[in-house]
Amino acid sequence: QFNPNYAAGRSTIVHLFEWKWDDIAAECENFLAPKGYAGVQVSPVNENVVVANRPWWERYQPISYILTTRSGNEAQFANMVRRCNNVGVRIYVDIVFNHMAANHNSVVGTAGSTADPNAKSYPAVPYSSYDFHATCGINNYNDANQVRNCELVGLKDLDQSNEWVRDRIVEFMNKLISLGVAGFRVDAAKHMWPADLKVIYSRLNNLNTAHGFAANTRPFIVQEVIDMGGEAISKYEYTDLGTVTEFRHSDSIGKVFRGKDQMRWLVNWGTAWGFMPSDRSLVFVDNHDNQRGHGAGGADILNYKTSKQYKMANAFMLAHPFGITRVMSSFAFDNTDQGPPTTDGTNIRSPIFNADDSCSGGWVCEHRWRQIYNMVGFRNVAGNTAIQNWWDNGSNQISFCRGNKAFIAINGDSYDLNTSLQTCLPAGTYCDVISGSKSGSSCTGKSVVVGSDGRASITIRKSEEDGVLAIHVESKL
Ligand code: QV4
Ligand code: CA
Repeated sequence: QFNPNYAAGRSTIVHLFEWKWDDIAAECENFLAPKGYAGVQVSPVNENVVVANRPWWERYQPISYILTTRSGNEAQFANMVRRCNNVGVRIYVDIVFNHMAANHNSVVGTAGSTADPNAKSYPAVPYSSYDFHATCGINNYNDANQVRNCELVGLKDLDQSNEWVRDRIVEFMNKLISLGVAGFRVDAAKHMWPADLKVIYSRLNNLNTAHGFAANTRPFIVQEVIDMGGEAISKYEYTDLGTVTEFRHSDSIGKVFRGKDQMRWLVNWGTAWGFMPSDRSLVFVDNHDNQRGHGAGGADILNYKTSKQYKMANAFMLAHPFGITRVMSSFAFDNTDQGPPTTDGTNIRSPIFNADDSCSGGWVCEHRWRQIYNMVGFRNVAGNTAIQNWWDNGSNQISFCRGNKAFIAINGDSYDLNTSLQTCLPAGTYCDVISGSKSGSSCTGKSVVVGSDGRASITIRKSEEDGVLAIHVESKL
């Protein structure tokens, strides 16, 4: 439950938020596998309520466990999982079982099922009022009973201690396991009792060996628990059950790369910053909520709109050994409710891929930005090596090595970085994978000459597009 079950030599999950299954299948084959991504977090897979103007958040309001959404149907989902596993890219499902849909003027689901949320009736599961907690709202996060037994924004609150409810959830998750998924992101885990989650997880089947998983492999679990401190419920109540989203990582990295905290303090990045242990922490710069001001976060969270700092923060996260890393891949938005790009107001539009790998058609595709995917490659090359030869200038210029495999330098100061630094790499000429890529025996970006003592003259001008330079043994020319 703690192991993401990656293929060898891979790291990093990308959240392809609101993508369609057919598009993800192609992306696994055409881009994610070649670039070394380990897995995809997909949007909720089961039937959700249809909300007027199709906000993205309608997918967090289940109507049934039928596998039909705007991303595709069951056959398309199964085909995607098969094709992604075939190229060594794992699928993790964002799974919503704390609650069912809230009441709306018209209640019909994406598979055509109807429900009556006021009566707590969802016949396509079926759930009836016996399966839910009594009606009450969450307004006090200092009251653990209320957070777990009352309704989050009016979403009808399932009772996970009820055997019927447990059976429906386990049946749903085991179906997805049989289709070849590698694990789950458990939505709103903070709003469920750890003891109930423990029972549910214990009833999950091992992963499907027909999809290439070893016998007796447990599904990976990442639980969404937002704990910034100061509430009744602690993230540590969940770390024995699986991994947990580390929202303090998102908040702290935003502050540092916005210049509210000096980069030299990153020297002890990890549990000293109040994070959970590395192997329990799912880390990210932003997620689908806090990039648009939902959930916890606030003004310090970085997203694609502040691209220079955003790329720098992602580069640091991916270069640093701490945590299980997740990259966000967004659609462009102007308001916080806006759903994904569509062709006709209803059907999701496929991303358009440009010659330089970037996306258009309303899709941002941060995972296709060279500075991000090349750092996924860097992380794979660095493997389990440790940080060594940390250097900083006493403010916002830093560098470090990952064993003798990789080296990164970051300039967050408002003046040039131009100095000789220890790269820990064998002598030779290396291609900076931030300003360009290695292409045959040449480099489309800056080159770095490492001497026989491992030192190199490193320059990152304040005027450069990116405040990062990164080289590794596989970028040697
Ligand atoms: C409205 C009123 C309520 C009223 C209700 C009555 O605001 O006061 O009680 O109607 O019916 C949407 C709307 C919200 C609306 C609600 C019910 O924004 O205004 O309530 O639907 O129709 C996402 C969005 C929410 C969205 C929800 C359901 O962020 O805005 O609510 O989906 O569609 C906490 C939790 C954490 C949570 C985070 C956002 O601890 O678990 O808030 N994060 C996860 C997901 C997130 C998702 C949910 C949980 C719910 O990451 O995306 O919320 O599944 O921090
Ligand atoms: Ca609950």
